[in-house]
Amino acid sequence: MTTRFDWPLSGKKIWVAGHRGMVGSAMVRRLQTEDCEIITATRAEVDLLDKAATADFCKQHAPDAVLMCAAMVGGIKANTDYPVDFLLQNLELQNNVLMAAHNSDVDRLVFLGSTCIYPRDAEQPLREEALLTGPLETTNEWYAIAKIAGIKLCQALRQQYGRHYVSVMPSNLYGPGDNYHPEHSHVVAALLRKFHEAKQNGSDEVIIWGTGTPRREFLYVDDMANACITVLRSYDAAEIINVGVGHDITITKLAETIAKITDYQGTLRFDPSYPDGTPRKLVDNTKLAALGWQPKMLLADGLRLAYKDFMAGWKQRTPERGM
Ligand code: GFB
Repeated sequence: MTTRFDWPLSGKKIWVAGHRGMVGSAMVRRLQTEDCEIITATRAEVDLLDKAATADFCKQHAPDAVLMCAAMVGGIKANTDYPVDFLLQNLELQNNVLMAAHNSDVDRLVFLGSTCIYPRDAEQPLREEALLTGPLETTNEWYAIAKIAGIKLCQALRQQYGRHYVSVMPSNLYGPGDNYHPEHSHVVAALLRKFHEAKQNGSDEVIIWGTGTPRREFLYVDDMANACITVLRSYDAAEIINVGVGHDITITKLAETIAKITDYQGTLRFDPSYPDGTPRKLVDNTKLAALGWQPKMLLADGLRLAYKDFMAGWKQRTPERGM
């Protein structure tokens, strides 16, 4: 049963850590509709990898709650190419922000995890209880281990100090503000770019990594922001809570849909020399649904909005920036 809780946002000061990322910026958009004060800091103002600077910032602004959206993220290839960075940077970022919050007496915090924390072969749909019941998917275990450590730190702070810190596990996110790097992005952003470029260059085929058979559950980032606000307002328990849309599709189907949206007429060629990753990671949404949250965005509509975002930033995006 989901534990109900009532934490009104009105008049509260909320720090969105990582507000420049896809999830953080959606969180700011969502909070702007509430009667609360939003606190943000750019990396130039506070580097969250700097423990002392992060602690100072949190003390100085004294937020009532923190939404921990800052993370080093990337798709299947980035996870495999940069295991040290995915493990260490995420551990450092989350340790710095969570401990800064605790040491500044911030009593509410929402930590963002990922469904890759679940065992690769866990029963589907994935229930929260599956955490730490089996081996992880190897393509992203470094990131998953860091996220599991974040979940455990929230639980430890609750157990030792009574902090009301909670952890949410979203399925694969996409939407405006995504990273469109050709190799390091997640699949939606990667395919929007690949199909768009193939159309522009008149290429007669697009390479899709893997076999096309893995299934993924795609969650629009504004639905995720809404879920986090629901959790911040109404959920308070040590147990993690899933966020997903309740159904998944194959990568082949996703690629066909994106080909249509980008109006690409050529062929899809699958390259099985690239990894598939986990075969499926559909989540069980029962706990969050009991709090009244439902996703609003249909995948085809969300993909069209994401394509629009990609097109809007296309000119500024060359030369390539960052990860
Ligand atoms: O989104 P993605 O990179 O990550 O890949 P995961 C999803 C699926 O799409 C995999 C296939 O089966 C990929 O092989 N795919 C096909 C592609 N073409 C492409 C392409 O051009 N680019 C990309 N990126 N994939 C992530 C984790 O796993 O899930 C993260 O790496 C995070 O850590 C996230 O947990 C939610 O879904 O496999």
